[in-house]
Amino acid sequence: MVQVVHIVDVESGNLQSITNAIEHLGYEVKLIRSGADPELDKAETLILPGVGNFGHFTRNMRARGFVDAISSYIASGRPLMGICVGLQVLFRSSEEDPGAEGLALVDMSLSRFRDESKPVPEIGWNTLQLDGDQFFGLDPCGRYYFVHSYAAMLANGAGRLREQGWRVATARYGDERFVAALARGNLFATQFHPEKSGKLGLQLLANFLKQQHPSIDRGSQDIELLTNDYSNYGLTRRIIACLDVRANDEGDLVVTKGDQYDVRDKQESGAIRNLGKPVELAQLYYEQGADEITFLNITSFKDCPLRDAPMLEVLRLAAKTTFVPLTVGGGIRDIVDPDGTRISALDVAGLYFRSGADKVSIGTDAVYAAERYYEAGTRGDGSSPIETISKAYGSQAVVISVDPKRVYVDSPDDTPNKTIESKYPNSKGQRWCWYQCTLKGGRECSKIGVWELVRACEALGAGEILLNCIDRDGTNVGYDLELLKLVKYAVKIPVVASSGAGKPEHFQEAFLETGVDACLGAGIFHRGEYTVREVKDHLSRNGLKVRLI
Ligand code: 1PR
Repeated sequence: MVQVVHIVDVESGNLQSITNAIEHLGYEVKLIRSGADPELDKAETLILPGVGNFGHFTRNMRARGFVDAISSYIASGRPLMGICVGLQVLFRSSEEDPGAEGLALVDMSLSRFRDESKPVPEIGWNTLQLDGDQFFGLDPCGRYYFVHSYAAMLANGAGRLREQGWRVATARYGDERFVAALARGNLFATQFHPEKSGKLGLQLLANFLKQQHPSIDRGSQDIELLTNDYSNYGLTRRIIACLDVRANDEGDLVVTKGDQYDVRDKQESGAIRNLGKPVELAQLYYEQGADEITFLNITSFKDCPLRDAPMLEVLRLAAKTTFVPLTVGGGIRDIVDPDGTRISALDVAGLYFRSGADKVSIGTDAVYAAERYYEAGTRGDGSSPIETISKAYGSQAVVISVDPKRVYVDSPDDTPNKTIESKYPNSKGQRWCWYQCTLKGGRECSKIGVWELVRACEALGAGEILLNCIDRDGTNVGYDLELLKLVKYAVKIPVVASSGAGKPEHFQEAFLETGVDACLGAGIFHRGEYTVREVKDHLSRNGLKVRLI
């Protein structure tokens, strides 16, 4: 059996995650940083992971001498597995960067998902269609985690690829079918991320590393429960567990939870509420079936993140045992260390990616970026963290965490920001309102509203919106559905509902009434009122597809 697995290191955002997954399976991992590295000759199994921009990735591969080296490796007959952009690079080219050349092992080009009728990127858990092609134990009822905007579209099916000898698993996102995985000879590649697809993904990696092709036998009950009904473009309804992390008064890093962002206990000592340890809770929610875990360093505005090693350590440890996407937020901005060294937001994000994060979330700095975007006449200058990080790691890696609060006005003319007419007037009888963006965890207010903010951030390159709501945070009374609808209509990128979930019905109404792409809960899970599994069971009983493990 192969004991050492070699991974091509092109500084891809998912390098740490794939390393963690392979080490978890009991293998030693060695990174290969250039095509000239003699280790490549010794490699018995090679993984080619990639995320982000096709052109950036292929150019990096070329610059490091990987193009010829990988072609020779493949010609030698040894197994290679490409993941995400590591699959895309096997193709000829991509609409994402038409001048960039792929390895052209598959005679096809990639194109962007159409976004008229569905959010793009595709972010979430989809199923596969195998059409009789069984390989590496891919499970047609299983859910695999996809995150991408470009794909090898199959308007006329996979027939041409099959004629060329490829075994193909396809997936459908909305009205478009694309290559989800393919295999031929010693090559195997997946558009989805096995390293982030929970236990099913780990099983797939194990099958590849052992070069096994077990057959999958599902009972009729499973098939009925798990078969994709394509009601949500093919994706399950994502449930995210969120951990607000900060140091308590004793200096220990704890998971806390506020009421409208106030995390101090009101009744007793006034101490920071301590709801548990971040790594342990992340593991617990992973086991309960959370589709993603989000860590927010909620006091990052006063801490310097590069000195804040415990948060990086939390992420490093959590990423070793939780194989679903991890988002980290708080302090993703340009910083100056006490010795005067300036560290760019891109480098801060890089540090988090190398510690196992799959996405970073930007709060305060997103507000500054959006304000500058409007001041410059709806243009970015390329320098904001949203732009620099999405350019290097892909827009799917950049989440915008918004902390809005509702402001009532007499009429829409009283503010330049987008207003809605609410069903719930305030005590003065005012019906019109807008949602003011805040910074530094609600401590400061911006002049722009949430509608303006999310549209600016989307234009600058963000891939997802994490939509909090200060008015509802910790209240247990349900999400602010009016806010969710406003933002969902404002952008094409996926929107995550946050703040106020107190029972499973709240998740259900958010999905059904607003079309949000995911729902996040914090207090409901930390206080043990419901498990993630109970929320999902409720959704499933009510006809919404969820990922069940
Ligand atoms: O501004 O880029 O450094 O990021 C700071 C991050 O920390 C932002 O994402 C901001 O939302 C978050 N944050 C700052 N202060 C607080 C606080 O609570 N005092 N937490 C805070 C935000 C919102 C969610 C919460 C949901 C669900 N918390 O994380 O988990 O509201 O709660 P619920 O389900 O219990 O209602 P930057």
